[in-house]
Amino acid sequence: MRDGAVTRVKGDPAHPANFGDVCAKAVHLPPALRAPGRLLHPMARARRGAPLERVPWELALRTVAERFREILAAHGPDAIAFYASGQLLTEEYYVAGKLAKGFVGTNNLDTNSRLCMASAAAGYARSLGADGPPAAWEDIERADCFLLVGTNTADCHPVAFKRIRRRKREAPEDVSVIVVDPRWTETADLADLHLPLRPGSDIALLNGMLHVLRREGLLDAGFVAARTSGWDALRAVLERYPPERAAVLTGLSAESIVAAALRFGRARAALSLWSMGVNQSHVGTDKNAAIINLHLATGQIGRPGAGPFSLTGQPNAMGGRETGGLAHLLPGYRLVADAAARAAVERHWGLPAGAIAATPGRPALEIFEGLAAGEVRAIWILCTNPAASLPDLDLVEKALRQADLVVVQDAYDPTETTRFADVLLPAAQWPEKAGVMTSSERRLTYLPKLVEPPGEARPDAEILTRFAHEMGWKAAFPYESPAEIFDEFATLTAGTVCDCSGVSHARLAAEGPLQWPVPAADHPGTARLYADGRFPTPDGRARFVPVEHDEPVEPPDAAFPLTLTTGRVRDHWHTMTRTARAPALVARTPEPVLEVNLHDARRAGIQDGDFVEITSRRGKAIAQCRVSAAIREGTCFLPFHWGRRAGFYKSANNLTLAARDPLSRQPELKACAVRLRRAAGGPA
Ligand SMILES: Nc1nc2c(c(=O)[nH]1)N[C@H]1C(S)=C(S)[C@@H](COP(=O)(O)OP(=O)(O)OC[C@H]3O[C@@H](n4cnc5c(=O)[nH]c(N)nc54)[C@H](O)[C@@H]3O)O[C@H]1N2
Ligand SMILES: Nc1nc2c(c(=O)[nH]1)N[C@H]1C(S)=C(S)[C@@H](COP(=O)(O)OP(=O)(O)OC[C@H]3O[C@@H](n4cnc5c(=O)[nH]c(N)nc54)[C@H](O)[C@@H]3O)O[C@H]1N2
Ligand SMILES: [Mo]
Repeated sequence: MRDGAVTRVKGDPAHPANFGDVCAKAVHLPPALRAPGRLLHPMARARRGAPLERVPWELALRTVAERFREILAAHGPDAIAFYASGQLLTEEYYVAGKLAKGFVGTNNLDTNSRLCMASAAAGYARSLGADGPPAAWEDIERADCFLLVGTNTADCHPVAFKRIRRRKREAPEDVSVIVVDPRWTETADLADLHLPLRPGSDIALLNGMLHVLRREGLLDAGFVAARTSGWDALRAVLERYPPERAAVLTGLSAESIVAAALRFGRARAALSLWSMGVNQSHVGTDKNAAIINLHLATGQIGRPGAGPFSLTGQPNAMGGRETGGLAHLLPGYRLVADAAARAAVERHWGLPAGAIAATPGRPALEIFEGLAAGEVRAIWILCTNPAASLPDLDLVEKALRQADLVVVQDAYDPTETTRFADVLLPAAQWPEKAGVMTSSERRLTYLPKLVEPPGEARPDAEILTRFAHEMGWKAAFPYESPAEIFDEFATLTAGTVCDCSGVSHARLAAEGPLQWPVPAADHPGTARLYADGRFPTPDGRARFVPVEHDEPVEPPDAAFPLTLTTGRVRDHWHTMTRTARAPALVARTPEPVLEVNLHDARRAGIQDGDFVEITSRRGKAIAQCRVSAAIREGTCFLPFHWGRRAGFYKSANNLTLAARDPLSRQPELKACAVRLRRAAGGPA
């Protein structure tokens, strides 16, 4: 810190999740905090087509309130939607949810977490009875088998990856690492066994592994009998997945599937870590079930070193789940569809019975489809950049152009999304505000405010609170500080699976981070869930879910012969509103690069370094290519960080499709069909 500005970022050696280790993006963040492009004042336009002009806060909020009242009167509450983010603080999430679901009267509040962990949340709930990753980071030091599925941990969870690498290096003979990814990544470098499967075929692999474990007598029959239900139905499905058939479906060898099964089955403690290669699929929830099945059948859950452990991507995606930040949820892992849950929340918010609508709201993509169809009239977007990060960007842009009212609350301008705003609200970002975030292992951390926000930027919770006052709901939003908001939220979680009622800002600040459940002020927190073998289902047993392989929604064909998968690179964060302003990161990774297999490149007449035109049924992108054997034949990879503002054809989401999982409603961002050709006019 110098002159009220952040000059250097370093980790907190006392933090139990990272022991002071931080990733490169955080280290290089300071220049982005004060960079040109920070949104410093509210802006509004008189009408569509007119330029955005600076307005005072009061006028900006009053304008939105007036438009809201008109739309409510003319079209009802479900014509309004909120689209928020796993990067908000817990307090901000909570206020947004209360405002939308309790007071505006619509459950149309969803978040970018729908693109991210929706399948994991749905998967845990279906198999274990409730959402919530059961394991802890300290399990890394206790595990002797790591099954890493669809996660490029080295680039995307570098601190966790270093812990895994240390564990592997300390006991190379005893610890095995299996990496399941169509690409050879930095993560795969650590693997004893890298399984470059066909995109989307994880269920065939996992079912095949479980088939082998059963054949080899490596199941935990006692655990299955005492703690689970549904084994017989799953066993019948597993009959159809001998390794020879799983090999055909996955494009792997039968031997490698057997080898993976034996490594997992012979481990004393097996930890599975997974992320977007699993969740971003039209069978994402089923893939989650297949991983959890493996752990239940072998009793690898609820004890040190063992468990299914989904990696959450965004810093507070977990807090979003806890506060009810998806269209079907209410705070405390409650469901909108559950009448008793609605009643409990209505009482807490001082609302009459029946105030919260009984039907779940629209998930992320359905909000934008609703806007495009004229069924949704207004959208308030906060802390996310959908005009770059959603699939099928033409649809998203159409939706935003068509809307009667677009409110965007961001820390920067321009972004792909602020371009469409009628009202633009300047948000404070980390480290300009205080609040709580929860990490993958259910650990709540208090983030203190370190510096003043620039210009007129304000914390998101304060903006939402002031708007609630403008709408006449001051009595229900009396907050003077984020600590008060947190207390109201924490009390509401009492007795639920994610009980945080023993947590407060003061306690976190004094004692340090805590893992929920923390049901009392003197409760020490909970390292892992289900240590007693009891699950939050009606009969207390975890459920085996029989799941089947299914091909991607858009398989390759003669016209579009390759499968495109999309994802991340080490040096950029999402849509680059911050990392593009960090010169060191841009210097290391200035442009998107398409990864292509050498056989596919030869067939398409492409050479390493060529500029390549990538075409799908929805659009086109252009990128320089890297030709290698590090990606499976038939598959290519393009990072999605570059939005249309960086150059229209740099955007991977010109290509991706809006197909989604029927249960989690998470889009299939990891597979669509494309063709390649050398771009005309590019440097030869
Ligand atoms: N550097 C960096 N780190 C980040 C982020 C960032 O933007 N940049 N974002 C954060 C967020 S929000 C998230 S969600 C996480 C995401 O973290 P990850 O999920 O690790 O990142 P991705 O690159 O999206 O996808 C991971 C891998 O899935 C593979 N994959 C694709 N299709 C399949 C498939 O069908 N099966 C399997 N098994 N694998 C497949 C891809 O080849 C890719 O290597 O990262 C977090 N960390
Ligand atoms: N093709 C493809 N698309 C993907 C993915 C993929 O793997 N492939 N991954 C998906 C996943 S997992 C994710 S999580 C999404 C991420 O997608 P987005 O959420 O759209 O990406 P971000 O760039 O993180 O957007 C965050 C926005 O909030 C702003 N911001 C930062 N801090 C604050 C704050 O404190 N308050 C407010 N109000 N604003 C703030 C930033 O400037 C930025 O505009 O992308 C998804 N899209
Ligand atoms: Mo994410």
